[in-house]
Amino acid sequence: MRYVRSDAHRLHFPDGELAGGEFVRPFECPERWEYIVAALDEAGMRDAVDPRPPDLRRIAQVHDTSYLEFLATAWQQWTDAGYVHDALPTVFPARDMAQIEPDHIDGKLGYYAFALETAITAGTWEAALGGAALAQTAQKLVTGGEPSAFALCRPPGHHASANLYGGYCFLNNAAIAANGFLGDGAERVAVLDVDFHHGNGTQSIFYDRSDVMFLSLHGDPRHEFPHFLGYADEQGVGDGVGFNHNYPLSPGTPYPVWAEALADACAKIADFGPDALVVSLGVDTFEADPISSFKLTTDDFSRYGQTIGELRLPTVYVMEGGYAVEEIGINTVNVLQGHLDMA
Ligand code: SP5
Ligand code: ZN
Repeated sequence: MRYVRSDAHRLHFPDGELAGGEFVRPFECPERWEYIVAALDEAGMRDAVDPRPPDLRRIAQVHDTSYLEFLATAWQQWTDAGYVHDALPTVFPARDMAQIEPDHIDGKLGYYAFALETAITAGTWEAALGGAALAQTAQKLVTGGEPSAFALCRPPGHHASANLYGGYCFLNNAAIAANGFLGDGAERVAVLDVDFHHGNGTQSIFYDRSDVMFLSLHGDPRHEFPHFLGYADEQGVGDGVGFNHNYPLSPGTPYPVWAEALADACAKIADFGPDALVVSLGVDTFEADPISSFKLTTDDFSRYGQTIGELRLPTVYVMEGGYAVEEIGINTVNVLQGHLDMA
């Protein structure tokens, strides 16, 4: 399996993340990427590909133009306002308030953020755009005939909607890959999200569509981030009814229960008969993940990679979460190798 990577991710690394009422070193850190590259290398997966330049026209089919404009200029506006630390919102357009984009950056940040653990820094836009380019390049490889490819995206993307950032995500790399498949002739695409957290951004981007099926296995939003989406009764709207499937699972879920949900999701994907599959690959389902609560072991990642591989679909894996940094590499590689064992 070829994989697409770039150093641009290093440009995004905030000084801190707001967690439990204090600023801590961000869980979503550059070493995550380093550990994955090292594990790929160790496993003999050395076919690294450089990204093509980002296709902004296609990114604008997934994200609102005003949102992209905001992301591209937020840091400049923030420093123009006289601020010197990382950019964070302090106020949000919550219930019963005006949903109007303000002129001042303090207001714009809250308008476009849904969570405030995620800071914007000088290099955030360039890093996010670099990540989107990886997803686009992986999609092009698979559209061009590669059976599968891995986009080593950082920052991750599945929490970002058409016009909201948060959960460490700015551009929805998986949605951008799925949209790319459609633009290159696919009629139907499935997006399977196995990150510990619900892929709220991806769900919302495709919620009214029948050409993209979205399926997500995740911590029950009653207990886990992002808390405000990911319930089982969210099945789509309009043409999209029946094309959104959520599997909220309890904190502490062990592999057999998780694997049962995955089998159900894979059966739905097979019935849907997509031309391509995008996997939002977060390995924060690992038992030792510092911010998550599922109980998957390193060997379980191989097992479920095989389950996904058995679908025998042209597949793009897009990196999402995973914060047990020392094991993130082996857990990620195990999924990819499990896939290759079966595909
Ligand atoms: C891509 C991705 O995995 N984003 C996750 C963002 C989660 N951010 C907030 C996490 C809050 C976790 N609080 C539980 C701490 C338990 N020690
Ligand atoms: Zn996650």
